[in-house]
Amino acid sequence: MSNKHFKFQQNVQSFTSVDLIKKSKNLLSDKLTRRSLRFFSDDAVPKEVIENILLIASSAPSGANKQPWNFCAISNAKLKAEIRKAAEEEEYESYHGRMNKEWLEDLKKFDTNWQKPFLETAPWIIVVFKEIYEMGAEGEKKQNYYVNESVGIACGFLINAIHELGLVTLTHTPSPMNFLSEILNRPKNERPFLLLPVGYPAADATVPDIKKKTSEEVINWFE
Ligand code: IYR
Repeated sequence: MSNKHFKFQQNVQSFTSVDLIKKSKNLLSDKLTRRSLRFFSDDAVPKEVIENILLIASSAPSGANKQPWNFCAISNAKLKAEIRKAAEEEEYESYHGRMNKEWLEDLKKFDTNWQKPFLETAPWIIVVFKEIYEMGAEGEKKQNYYVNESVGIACGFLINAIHELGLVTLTHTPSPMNFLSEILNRPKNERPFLLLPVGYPAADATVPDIKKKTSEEVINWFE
């Protein structure tokens, strides 16, 4: 071995096939209860919880382990209001001309519009930034690899952690999102990737009646 390695020790026990089938079924049932929420309670979520879920996201695999991401966690009411205002201005344009007919048709069942009150109601907004390159100590550019794939995986970890805790989120992508770099004063190697309000669901929250694709639709077996 050319470099230092150490013995892998996974922090979970191995299960028999029977146990694995049962466990995976239960896991699937639970994951199928996860929904994107647009109605949040304003109940507080401790900062330490947000820190832990962001470290879970940051534990994701990434190209050359560069971890090409940075997170902004916002609970400040003034900043949330500023982000809402800027997001709604962009979304207004999107819903009034930028999105084509097919897109608007596809969104009908979600009952969405340009208004985004959840950006103020949710106790936290997480903005995920991708680092298109790494900034060296002297400001020099260093390469990152598979940035979109890596940051997408980290967001998956984040969304799953939120669900595991009984909290909810929405993968929100106001478009364009450049305003987030300005409001949050991010360096030039970062680009906004995803915005996620995080909190508890509102007591009267509703979700659209949508289904996930079946096994036959998404899996091809080659045995
Ligand atoms: N960004 C807009 C529109 C929108 C786009 C898609 I694709 C969605 O799945 C949902 C909404 C909005 O957030 O309303």
